[in-house]
Amino acid sequence: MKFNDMNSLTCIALIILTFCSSIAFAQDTPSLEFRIENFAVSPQSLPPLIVRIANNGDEPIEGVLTPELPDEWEWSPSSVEAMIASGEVEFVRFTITRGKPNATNRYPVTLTWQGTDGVELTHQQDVYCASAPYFKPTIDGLIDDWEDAIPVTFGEEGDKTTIATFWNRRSFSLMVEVEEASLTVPSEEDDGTPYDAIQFAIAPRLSEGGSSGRYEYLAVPKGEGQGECRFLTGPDDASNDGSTATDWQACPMVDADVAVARTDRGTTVYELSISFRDMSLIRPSEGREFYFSLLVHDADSQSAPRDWGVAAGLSDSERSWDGWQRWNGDAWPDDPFQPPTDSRTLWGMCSSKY
Ligand SMILES: [Ca+2]
Ligand SMILES: [Ca+2]
Repeated sequence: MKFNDMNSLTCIALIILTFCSSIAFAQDTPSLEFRIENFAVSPQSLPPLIVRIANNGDEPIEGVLTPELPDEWEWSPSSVEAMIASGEVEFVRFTITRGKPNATNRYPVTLTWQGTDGVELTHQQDVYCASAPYFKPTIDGLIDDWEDAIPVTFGEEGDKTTIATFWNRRSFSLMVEVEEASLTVPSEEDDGTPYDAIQFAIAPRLSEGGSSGRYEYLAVPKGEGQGECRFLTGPDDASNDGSTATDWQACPMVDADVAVARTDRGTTVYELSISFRDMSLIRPSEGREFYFSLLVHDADSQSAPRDWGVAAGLSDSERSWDGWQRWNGDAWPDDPFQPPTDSRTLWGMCSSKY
């Protein structure tokens, strides 16, 4: 009898425990996921505030979304009602009527969701202005000609990465400054030792949230300030699951000027210009928006590549090998095996940062 009593008590305790943990589970992992798109023009040019809402649950969800922007900013409407079907993604837009740039180019935004089911959620995100002003820099590994760019900086102290871009009618220019202990160049015999590189992707933006495939590139250091850029994959190529690595040395060399230089600031500068001629789906013009993302491979640090998409707020459900190519020499750890976030974050082409 005693044994049975004990069993029933354990059972009841287990039921209570299960009940409590299921409540906690429901609160900790809401099926709604929020992300705010980058600003594609400077805040004083009044970009829209675009919120991506994904419903990963089995039921439609309805509610009211209210943003809170930095001090002195103004926007309308103050709130928007939204209904997101199960498994769907919706984009909600707010018009910014007053915005103010700052030196850090990071703008804290808080979203509050009040569901008709009584669930209240908040989402906080630093939103970046991600835009390429019109200019053609000199590709020499020196960054003094990038003063009028709109840089975004992400990562921890000592592991920071800065990305800046320019465009003109002919070319897209990219500068990536990587804080890292050392620069590892591919060895002559290519013995399989991972080495440093940057991998970046450019895709057309055909509609909100939509795009066709991407142009994806790999820029690799060659030593003595030199570098080279290869074309990894294009919009017409089949996607892959990350299980196969592309032999990048066999990929076509791109029409590009590339410099990869070590600085006395403890950083590596990748500076390059690639021709728009090979990206027929990207039309360079002021106000044009496209998708861009970047991975930094700092192979000698023994850590996973740095992923701009994470800094731009992409969530774990937006991780996929479909968005990026693997290549021989990449430093992706098998354990934990976690693919990068999707290679598409909103980016703009503007006339200048002012
Ligand atoms: Ca330069
Ligand atoms: Ca390195």
